[in-house]
Amino acid sequence: MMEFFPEIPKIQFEGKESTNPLAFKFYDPNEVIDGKPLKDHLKFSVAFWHTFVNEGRDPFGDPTAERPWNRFSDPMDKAFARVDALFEFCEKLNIEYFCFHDRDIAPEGKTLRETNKILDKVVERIKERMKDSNVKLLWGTANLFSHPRYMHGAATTCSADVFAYAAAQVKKALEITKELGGEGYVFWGGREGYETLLNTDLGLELENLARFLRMAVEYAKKIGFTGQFLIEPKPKEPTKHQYDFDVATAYAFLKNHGLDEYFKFNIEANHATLAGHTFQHELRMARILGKLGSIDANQGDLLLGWDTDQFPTNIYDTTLAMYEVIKAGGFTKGGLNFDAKVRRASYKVEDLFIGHIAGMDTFALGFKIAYKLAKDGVFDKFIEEKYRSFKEGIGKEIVEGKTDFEKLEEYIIDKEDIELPSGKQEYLESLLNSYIVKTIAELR
Ligand code: XLS
Ligand code: CA
Ligand code: CA
Repeated sequence: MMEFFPEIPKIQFEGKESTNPLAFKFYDPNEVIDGKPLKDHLKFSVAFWHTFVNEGRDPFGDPTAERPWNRFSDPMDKAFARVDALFEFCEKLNIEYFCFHDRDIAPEGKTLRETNKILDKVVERIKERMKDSNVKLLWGTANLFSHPRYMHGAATTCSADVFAYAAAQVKKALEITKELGGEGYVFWGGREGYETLLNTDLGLELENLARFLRMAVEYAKKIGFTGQFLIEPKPKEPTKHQYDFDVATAYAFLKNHGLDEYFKFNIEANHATLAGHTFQHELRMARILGKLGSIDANQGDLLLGWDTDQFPTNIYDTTLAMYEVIKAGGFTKGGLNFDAKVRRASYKVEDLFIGHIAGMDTFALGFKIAYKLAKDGVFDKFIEEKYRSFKEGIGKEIVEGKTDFEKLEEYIIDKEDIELPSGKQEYLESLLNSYIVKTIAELR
């Protein structure tokens, strides 16, 4: 079998003093924390599309990336080479999961029947490679946004034929995700939204989206797919407005259509910031709803208004993200998928490794800091004290539903002073900084 990365050694943990760009500084996959190796807390995954398909094209320029698998001109040879490259890449980095869209892994034929046959051949190759490897499928998905047929949407299109095409495509994607043992299946509605309301039947589009998701739930039951269904919110791009705007919007939609019990969320950092939220906000919202499923690990650039999908290197953000994951009880059928691409000018194969190492180290460090914060109950203690008034007296009655407007008026009407606690934001922020510094100082 062809080797795609002969110059890259197996990436080792060398510790915080290491200056080797091809080594982990903070991430030791086998380090046991809370009875579990770090690799099982973090469940890193490679995104097939960014790492093996994307070639560094942007709206202004041609591909820049050096990718040895693209030397093959035959589309099938290229597809198989990408699969082989994925397995070699994951093994060298000690990454146990990957994610893909149907159209990332195999070229399209003239009809859907032909496309499905081609897809089956590549799925066979993946299954073959899985046999003697630890690499597993985190989640699969269908690309319902690249082909021109999806210009008006997929489940929310104006064309019943396109709706049928999308349904058949998801049906097949569910089958192959099941066949490959995928832990989850993602719905990201890249074209499920609108450009202008002047030409949009908003009511019908939303109803059709619900019909589509229900059919997916029913088909998954029928074939015995037990993976977790995940909605990935994003407010805009490529459409001006996307229906799964953020966690709160998507949750209300699911509730409204009686679909909430079947779905959790796949939260992407860059999508959170595009929605005007922090990554932490989206994760917290999903957590309190009991719906934190998986994460697309990346970061955006706050000065740019689009989805830059950069490798996550911001310790503060990964700390707050892992804090939410820990408080949610950790990942079950989910993980940290690097939906991230190296910059167009980082065009060497080596940069793919460096990007993933940077992301893995940053999340490992974030996890360690967050673990201490959670264990010491730093924020919990503060929050509990801040809301103490709801634990006794009138507050307790409010919480237990034992009071009403009249009783509350009677209680408060002659009271002269109300005593309030301080929010102490600055104190908590500097405490967080101390935990970051303390954790780093204790690292090997
Ligand atoms: C695009 C999305 C997409 C989903 C999967 O912005 O992040 O890649 O994760 O379809
Ligand atoms: Ca994503
Ligand atoms: Ca993205």
